Amino acid sequence: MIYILGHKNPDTDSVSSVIAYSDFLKKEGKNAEPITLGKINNETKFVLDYFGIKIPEIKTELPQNAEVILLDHNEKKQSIDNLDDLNLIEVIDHHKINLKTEKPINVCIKPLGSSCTLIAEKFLEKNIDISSQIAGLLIAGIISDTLFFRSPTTTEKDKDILKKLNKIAKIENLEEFSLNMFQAKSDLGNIKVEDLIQLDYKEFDFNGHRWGIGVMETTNKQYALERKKEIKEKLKLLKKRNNLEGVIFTIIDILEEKSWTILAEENEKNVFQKVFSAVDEEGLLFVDKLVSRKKQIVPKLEDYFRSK
Ligand SMILES: [Mn+2]
Repeated sequence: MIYILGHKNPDTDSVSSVIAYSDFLKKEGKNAEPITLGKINNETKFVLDYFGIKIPEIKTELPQNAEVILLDHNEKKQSIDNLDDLNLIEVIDHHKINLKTEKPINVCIKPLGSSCTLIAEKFLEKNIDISSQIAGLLIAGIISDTLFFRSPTTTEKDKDILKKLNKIAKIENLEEFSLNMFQAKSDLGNIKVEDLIQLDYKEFDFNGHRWGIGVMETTNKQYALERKKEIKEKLKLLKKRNNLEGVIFTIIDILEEKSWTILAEENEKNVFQKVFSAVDEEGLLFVDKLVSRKKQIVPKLEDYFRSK
């Protein structure tokens, strides 16, 4: 059995690519099982419901020496807890490389907008049939990660592959489908504030300066703005607990392509204002056109701390 898994705090790209790659491997005659490392978000739930695909099983550990493939991540701390006890055989990803292995493995990392684009390429290269369900799932992953081509992470390849996939999936109105996805993602009800922060949260080491960065992509920014105070309190706690130098939470308005960042404390504010020329709006730092942690927030902070 080969276990296919995406990152912690799973998003639609990681869950969709995991399910699609398991399907690919099965069609190649292999025994593959998709798993997730935690509860899926409302956007992913909407997508799986839409295409009638069952939610992969949640696992936080796997049996010793089990064969695993990592999708949509390549960092140990974003992966399954007992990764060191497992037999890692392959990595497919579109994030920066932070990987060390004990033996040679298959690695496919490309600067594309989504891991689903990479998986679709694999089907197309090998001429393996894509079912309409899987095509739809791959489309959803691309739409989610690229904010339907609004994010600067988008490439021509993502657009081209999505077009090809929709010849199979035949989603009539992609604009409407994407809006329904984003609205599902934005519908958070009365989620606990700690879960809200963890929805899409990652920690980074910038030249010895450790920062935690949560993002919330939404079509309903008011929801998060109204909870600004409790979010800030939790960021402070998280900063202390995880012994971090900075913690921020960026609310990204997907449709307007603008962002508002909540900071744990004052030192983050100085850095964030310097690096992003952010405008202070009653304690929230506003930046126009800042929509991507991967392509904008992380590289700019990395650059800033390189000489610090
Ligand atoms: Mn991704």
